[in-house]
Amino acid sequence: MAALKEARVPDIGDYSGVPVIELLVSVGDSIRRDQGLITLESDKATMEVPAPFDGVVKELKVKIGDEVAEGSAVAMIEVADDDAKSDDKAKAAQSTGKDSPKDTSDDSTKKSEQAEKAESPPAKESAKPAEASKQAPAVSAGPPRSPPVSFGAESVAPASVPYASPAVRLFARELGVDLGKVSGSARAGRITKEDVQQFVKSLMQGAASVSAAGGGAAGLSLLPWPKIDFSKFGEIESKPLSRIKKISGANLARNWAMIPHVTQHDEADITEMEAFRKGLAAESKDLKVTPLVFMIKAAVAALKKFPHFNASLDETGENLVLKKYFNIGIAVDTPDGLVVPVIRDCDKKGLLQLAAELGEISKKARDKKLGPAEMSGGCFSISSLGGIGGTGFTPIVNAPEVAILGVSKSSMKPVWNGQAFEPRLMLPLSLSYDHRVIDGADAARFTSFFAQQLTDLRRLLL
Ligand code: CAO
Repeated sequence: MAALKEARVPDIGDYSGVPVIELLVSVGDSIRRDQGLITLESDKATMEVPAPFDGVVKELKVKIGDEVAEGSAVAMIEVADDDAKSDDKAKAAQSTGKDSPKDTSDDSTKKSEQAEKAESPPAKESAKPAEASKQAPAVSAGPPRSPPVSFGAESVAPASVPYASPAVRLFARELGVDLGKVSGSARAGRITKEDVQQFVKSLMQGAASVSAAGGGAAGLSLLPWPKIDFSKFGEIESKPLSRIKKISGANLARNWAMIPHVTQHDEADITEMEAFRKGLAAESKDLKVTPLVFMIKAAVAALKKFPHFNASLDETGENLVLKKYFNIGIAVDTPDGLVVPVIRDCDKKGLLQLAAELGEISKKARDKKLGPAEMSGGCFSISSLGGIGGTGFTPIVNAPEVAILGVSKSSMKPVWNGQAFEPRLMLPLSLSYDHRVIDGADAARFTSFFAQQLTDLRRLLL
């Protein structure tokens, strides 16, 4: 016997009125649990709503442009009766975004497996049902988490995805306008048709009206991008940039153009820290303890000592918003591009907990499972290329933060101790900062203080 069941929007955090931008299935499609049904687009990211059970789509309850919230009906799905019964718990977990509320079993393992199932990412639109279930990656260890909606890493970015209706998107596309550069004037920063028109008008007047934490128009008047037929010079292949590269590229370009960047370079002697870390790493076999967790702790100490580094300019550019919490963004390299998940309340966590969370968010980033909440609320970012190489680089400030620390590969160097050269393990640091907020002398003090924390770990206890 088949039964008709409703698929609803699960817990999507504090979002409501989220527009549907894509329908991923049609009436009559056979679908598998976790396959994406529709795509929503919040001001932070796009997200797919996964099917809570296997079945056949009988009715779609939404269309492109509809706005939905947690609990909104998405589709009616015909499921085989057996499946319907066994899927009840998973559906409950998915539709509330919490642990299955009516789970009669006391077995917590079962509960977490169930919640994990509800968290499995949806298959790609093009994937066949059988492939879809194969593609679901293993869920990382740890407690079940909300929300259960999966987010494609290719669809998320350090800052925001432009928030506009499909009609406005179409309008912008027709005019060749990059919505990432347009400021939205409607509620919650939504971009209207008039905003696009105004943007084009100001461009035509030679002053792009790009909003900035400096409060004013950028007035950038740049040469057009060179248009070259490269095929004249040899064989070529053209590939579209991934969605994440397009989104993060727009943000990076804005931040680079709008923020007066300076990069302060320094070195930290981490000889003792590394000896301690290696011991700790050997003791914690299941946990990868890398130098980065020590840097997170040192960053917290430095942010406490220099509060204007833990700050953002407000949208007028006239006030500095000082933050009393310590959330650190970590740049993670994924096959589709760079994402910056945030580890919250780092001041309240020890090295091992930070190591566990770092491992978890890095995996989620690479598995395309980060939610927008996990990428917001950052105070200061660390971009570590230390595992790869290099002696220094210029990271771009992740607006509206005011500073970012770039870390390169440590190396053994001869250091003069006053009497002789000593081999010391030196870690290169590159702090880029917003010069509107931070002066060079403060940046030098911040970086030097940061380095001291790593050199003498006892300071982190102070
Ligand atoms: N110097 C020397 N070795 C280092 C190091 C450093 N500064 N930092 C890390 N390492 C070592 C680690 O100890 C580890 O060695 P073992 O495997 O022997 O333990 C190895 O390098 C690999 O580390 P990792 O990169 O896997 O882990 P991490 O915690 O250092 O970094 C993460 C995690 C997610 C930040 C990293 O994997 C990543 O994605 N980095 C790229 C970030 C990026 O692209 N930034 C550029 C953005 S442009 O602004």
